Amino acid sequence: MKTIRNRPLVQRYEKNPILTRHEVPYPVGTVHNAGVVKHDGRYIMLFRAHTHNGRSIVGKAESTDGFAFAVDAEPFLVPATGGVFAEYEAFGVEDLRITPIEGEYLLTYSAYSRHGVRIALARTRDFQTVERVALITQADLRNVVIFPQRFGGRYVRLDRPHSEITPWSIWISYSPDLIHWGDSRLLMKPEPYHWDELKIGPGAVPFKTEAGWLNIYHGVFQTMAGAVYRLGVALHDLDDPSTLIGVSDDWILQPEDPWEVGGYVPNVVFTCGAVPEDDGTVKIYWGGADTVMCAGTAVVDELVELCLTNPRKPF
Ligand code: M1P
Repeated sequence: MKTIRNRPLVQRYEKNPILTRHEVPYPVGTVHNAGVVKHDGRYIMLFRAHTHNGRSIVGKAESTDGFAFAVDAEPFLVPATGGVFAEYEAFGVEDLRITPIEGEYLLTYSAYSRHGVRIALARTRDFQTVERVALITQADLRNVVIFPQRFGGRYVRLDRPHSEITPWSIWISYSPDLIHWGDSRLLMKPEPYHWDELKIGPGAVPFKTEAGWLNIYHGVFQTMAGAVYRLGVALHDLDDPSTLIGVSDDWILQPEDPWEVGGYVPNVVFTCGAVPEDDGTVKIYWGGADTVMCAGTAVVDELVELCLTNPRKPF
């Protein structure tokens, strides 16, 4: 049975948007789709920004409370200028996710080039220096989130291959060394005539709860006025993330504020990061209309409950 509450599941921060291009000390047209993590008690945000040639870079911002962010003087990651990465990042770097694991942070981001979009992996320990590791997918595939622990010695990721014969879906893949990935399987598909009918994709890096791993993902519905991006939630087994305990039938967030409904790409809420807190809440970060960054708070148990009490079939 569904719990009736007199407030939204995701409580938007009252001062949204939390970051816009006007707070960035170098010229950009947008600030959106940021990975966020807590490092040494501070919130680190790695956001996507369009430069004025229309291609994307990644900037960095820091905060003590998770809402008021100050942006570094220089971008954090720009397309590589040498080596194999240069060939595949020439059109930009986008939608970075941050996975804390074994004392370091893994960064997965979309690398765009004339060859398509694929995912690159980088790592950092301190967010001061960053080391590119490998290109970990072929084209065309994006939205990769790596779980923050190994399972049976293997790294595990959710990913989203592109297909012309089936709606774009969420898959799971495994790796012994972060470089070579395989054993891929379909996990979740869009549901016909549902809020996620057109396509779905991994969003925030999953985080651990007592009931399972919470996976906040995005789903898209095509309307006569264009696509609408919303956020949904799924719960994966703690020991085996390929087992889905429940996928909520309802979305948890849809574009409503003016900066989500209107902007560079209207009607988009898109997440790349969520930070679970000690008080049982989670801060969820999302790009509004591919233009600004927004934040909100949800009660973790309520997200879990939604997956358990109001599920839909994964596919
Ligand atoms: O414009 C909305 C989003 O479109 C793409 O998302 P997806 O991978 O699901 O198709 C990405 O370009 C994303 O950055 C963007 O926010």
